[in-house]
Amino acid sequence: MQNGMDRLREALRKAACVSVLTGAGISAESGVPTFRGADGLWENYNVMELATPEAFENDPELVWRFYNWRRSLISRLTFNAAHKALAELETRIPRFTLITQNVDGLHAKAGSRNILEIHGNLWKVRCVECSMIVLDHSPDMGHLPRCSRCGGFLRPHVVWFGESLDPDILQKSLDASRSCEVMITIGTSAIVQPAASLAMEARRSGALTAEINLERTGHSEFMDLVLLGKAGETVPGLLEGWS
Ligand code: BJW
Ligand code: ZN
Repeated sequence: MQNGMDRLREALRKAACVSVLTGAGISAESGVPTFRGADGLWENYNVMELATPEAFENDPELVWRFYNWRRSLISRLTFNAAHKALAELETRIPRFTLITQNVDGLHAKAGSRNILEIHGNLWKVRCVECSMIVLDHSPDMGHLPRCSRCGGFLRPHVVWFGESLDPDILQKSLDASRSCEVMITIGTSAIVQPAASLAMEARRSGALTAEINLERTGHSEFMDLVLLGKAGETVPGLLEGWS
């Protein structure tokens, strides 16, 4: 009788089209705090309350302080074995899409190429007036950064609660979920929509679905395979014995 890891390895080896959805848990072993874990607090603020347009409207300096703290922290961190293994998996599968909820940029740093960043990117900022998007890797953007073109306020180019996802990126994510033969979710609590529904879309379209997480989530009962363990140990295991 095959265990979950063996079944997933075999399915991956046969598949021509694979999609993966990652969440904060894949970067946890790099040192990036997750959102809903014990580390989901910053200076006693619930980070979920800072990731909203209302928080930015009420106190943009506070929100920028939070994002500058994260930029500074993440600029000192790097990818881990799970990010690296996904970049390697991509080279072995004809059609591979990596959908990530993470804004840290660590998948690209690890060498992944076909990435859909559905919640944006921490290293991009956007003008609230003229919408110009700029890539800026400064660990600290200052207390209230302004647009170089129109002088408007800049904000992080990320998706906050109540905001719509980029329709093009969302459509590509839905297409990748509906067309794949295997869909793996890694390190996500599967609470935040619409990301959480992507694995269900894949399942409805006939894909084998697998979840890799430290613990069971609200989605575990709907997944074909549930592999419990650290992403940094479990994801590299998918490549074992694959010459
Ligand atoms: C490990 C590990 C290790 C740890 N190895 N595993 C339908 C019903 C109800 C509400 C809604 C709905 N549709 C939309 C909504 C509203 C809302 C929503 O979903 N709310 C829920 C809370 C219910 N969604 C939205 O507002 C979205 N917009 C939208 O849908 O627009 C249309 C619309 C609006 C309003 C109403 C209706 C429709 C936008 C969502 C944007 C989310 N933004 C954030 C912040 C991004 C910017 C930033 O980073 O600063 O995205 S919130 C935060 O949550 C972040 C994450 O990407 C996201 C998901 O979190 P994730 O990645 O799952 O992390 P955690 O911490 O929750 O879980 C970590 C997991 O890892 C855990 O399971 C651990 O066990 C595991 N783990 N270490 C393996 N080593
Ligand atoms: Zn501007």
